[in-house]
Amino acid sequence: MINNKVTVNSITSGFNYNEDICCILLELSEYEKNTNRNLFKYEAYKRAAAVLASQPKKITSGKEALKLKGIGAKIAKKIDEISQTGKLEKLENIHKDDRSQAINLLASVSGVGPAKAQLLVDENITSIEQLRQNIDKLNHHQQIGLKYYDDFQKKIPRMEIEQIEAIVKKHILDFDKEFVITVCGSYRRGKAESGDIDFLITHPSFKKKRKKSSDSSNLLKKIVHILEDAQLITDTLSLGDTKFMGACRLSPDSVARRLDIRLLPQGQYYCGVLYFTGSDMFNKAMRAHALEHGHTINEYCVRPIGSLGVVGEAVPISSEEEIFEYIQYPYKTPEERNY
Ligand code: 8DG
Ligand code: CA
Ligand code: CA
Repeated sequence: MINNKVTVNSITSGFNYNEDICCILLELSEYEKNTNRNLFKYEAYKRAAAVLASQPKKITSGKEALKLKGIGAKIAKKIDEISQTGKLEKLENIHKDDRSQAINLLASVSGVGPAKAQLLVDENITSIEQLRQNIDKLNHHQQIGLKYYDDFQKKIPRMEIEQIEAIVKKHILDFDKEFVITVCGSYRRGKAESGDIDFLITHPSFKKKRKKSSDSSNLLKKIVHILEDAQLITDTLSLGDTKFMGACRLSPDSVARRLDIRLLPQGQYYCGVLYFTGSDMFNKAMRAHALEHGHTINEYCVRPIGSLGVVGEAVPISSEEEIFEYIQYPYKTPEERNY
């Protein structure tokens, strides 16, 4: 979950030589998002952390960091302070700031964004306990997020996702063997643990932008019903024609897990699989590369950009590899996309 969790993705080879600096920068990024609602700074800190995480050695000064793409003078200065003192005074002060800590805490409830968290804190609701006494102030998604607060904080072991994947595939393919089902996100990147489970599903009969009430607009609802009947899905946070967000559990006494399901038309499936495999940072790097090579990519399609800057028609895509080929980016396996 991109959410509020401070995680550090090291490079594929496994080791992040700059984990201490990355942790501090990622905490600053959360602070900018939640307390200041400055998405520009939030992105800048995240970008800097990702660049540092991908370095093959420890960065020991701001001067050295400044040479890296995505690190400017202000962040370099902070890196100097961290390298010399092992900490950052700005972050120490944030830790002492009760309002900021309370906003971070409330924004870690699924469905509670920074703006809602600030509203709640302004009403003197500053703990999960107090939030439980004020559930009337929460919408349906936020109430479920609170109900499963402790469960949703827990990481999901890879083996459990494998079991959930097998159950979903069995029931959905028994219903119709033409479905194609991929678990994306950090699981597909090979991580040992994940924050949530991201299913991407396609079916030949599912076309984009069908009129409401057509059969295909009920397809995702059908999938959700099947998984409810299988006693896997326990709660729905939101359900549309193409996106389900909810909770699932392996058995009545297992931990509840956050589950996302997206249903895509076949033509968009591989762009979707690429996008929802991530990582977020990898997507950014790949999109930037695509632009340099005359293409624009998003979660739906790849389009060429003409010499006058006019964006052309989406090109047909039938595998992830093809997307890499189009933009002349050396293919990377999902496990190599962890930055
Ligand atoms: P996690 O759940 O184990 O914490 O990690 P994740 O699987 O990488 O993150 P996620 O939040 O479940 O998002 C899945 C992928 O969606 C992510 O790897 C890349 C893509 N994605 C972006 N930008 C964003 C974004 O702003 N929000 C979300 N939710 N996903 C995004 O590239
Ligand atoms: Ca997700
Ligand atoms: Ca995920």
